[in-house]
Amino acid sequence: MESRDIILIGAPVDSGKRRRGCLMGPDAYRVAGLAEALTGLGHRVTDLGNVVPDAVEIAPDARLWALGETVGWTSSLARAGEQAAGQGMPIFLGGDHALSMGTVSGVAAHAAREGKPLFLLWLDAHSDYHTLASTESGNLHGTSVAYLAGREGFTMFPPMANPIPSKNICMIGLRSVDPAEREALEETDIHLVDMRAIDENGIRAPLAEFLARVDAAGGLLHVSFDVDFLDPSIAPAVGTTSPGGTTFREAHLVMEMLYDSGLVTSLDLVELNPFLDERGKTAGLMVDLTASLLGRRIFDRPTRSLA
Ligand code: B3U
Ligand code: MN
Ligand code: MN
Repeated sequence: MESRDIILIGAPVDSGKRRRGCLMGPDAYRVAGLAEALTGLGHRVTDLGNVVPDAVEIAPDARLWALGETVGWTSSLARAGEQAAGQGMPIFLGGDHALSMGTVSGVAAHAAREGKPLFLLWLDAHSDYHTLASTESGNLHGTSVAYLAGREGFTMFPPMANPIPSKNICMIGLRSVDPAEREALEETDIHLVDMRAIDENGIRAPLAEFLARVDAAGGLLHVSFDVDFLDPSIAPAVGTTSPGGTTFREAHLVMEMLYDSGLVTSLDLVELNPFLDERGKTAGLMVDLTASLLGRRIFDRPTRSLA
């Protein structure tokens, strides 16, 4: 098995929504043994500790929750992400999903420097495709993909220098999409895999199809894993639970396929709220899923069919 240089970066972002607790996420992953699990698989793991947000002077906006703080996180995480992507495989320990505006823009800057296209796999119940104008909640964790895809109106944010082409984005696990997001998404060629598609055809085929495209393009692949991709019965530690999520087995299959592809170059683990967990159940599952993404498997040989 290929051994990788893995860089853990804590991103205790808690500004992307009103309900607090995600700031404890990075330490929950540490306590749940993420570094030890990856070291046990033969990887070299460095934990850089936690990033802090840049101080920015932005007037509060009554419609947008904690705007200045999220802008400050976006710029500091973009720097951290770009630097780490040049040194190994960064795993960003969230933190809520607003953190991806920073991490993915940093990784995108790295990809641009390497002259490679960046692809984005968004594993989430939500599409996070609101603009600052369309969000009804004012929670900026619901706007990350819109920013990364270069949608207009993010004027107070650092300009998205390397927007991700919509054909390079795939969302899997969708089951909570607001009307304004849906209307906008239907105009794009973002690859949308909702729970109905998974129920009807399985989760394997759409992921395999996307990975084949990443491979054919010689692209880098960033995976952004929102805890609410999982069904809340197995992953209760999340503020915005949405019933009908992916199963334990579907999630591990996704991770194993990602490992087999050899394409993943960076990863976000987001929306874990340890305050809502049950004896570390969700943090532990996220560690196990990350281990599957990095090579943990049942047998060290492909399963043979009897047919
Ligand atoms: N679309 C809703 C709900 C939401 C988005 N992301 C999460 N929740 N986690 C919103 O507030 O934008
Ligand atoms: Mn999300
Ligand atoms: Mn979500």
